Amino acid sequence: MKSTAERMIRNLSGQRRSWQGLRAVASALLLLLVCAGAAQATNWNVQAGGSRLEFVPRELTIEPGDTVTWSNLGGLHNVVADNGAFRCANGCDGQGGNGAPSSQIWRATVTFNQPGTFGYFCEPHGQPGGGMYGTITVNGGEPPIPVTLNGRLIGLLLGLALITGAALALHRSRG
Ligand SMILES: [Cu+2]
Repeated sequence: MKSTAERMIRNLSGQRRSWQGLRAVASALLLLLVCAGAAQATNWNVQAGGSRLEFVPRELTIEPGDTVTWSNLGGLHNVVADNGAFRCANGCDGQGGNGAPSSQIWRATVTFNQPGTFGYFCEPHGQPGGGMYGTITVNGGEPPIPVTLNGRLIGLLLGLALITGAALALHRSRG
């Protein structure tokens, strides 16, 4: 009788220990998930003009959702997308601003959500791919964050189910 009771207590405490372990693993995974979801968009700076008729850096690689801010360091410049998606200087056309070339010390910010390579140029000093021009490459391949989170969540739940199943099976085979 005593040994049976001891075994039961030992089993119970073992089970509790394994559940505590599982809970710790689950908490750690959830924390990772939350951190991954909190990834911040980055703002990138590109200088326009100044001492040279150039955009610096000319080529820039960013992530979807990042923003690019062009700053005029001096001279008559603007920023126009090859595909017509934006035309900016003192703000952007169609967004309450004026994209006409300006020698003011302007700043203009554009958000890039779609993967791909986007060329742009300054109207007075460049054309697509020539003169005062540049490219923004937006990395692709990664689905939007909500889909990523859902995918991770499903993977996490499947993983937890597998771990739980294995732990239970192990526990049962021991008992
Ligand atoms: Cu220019």
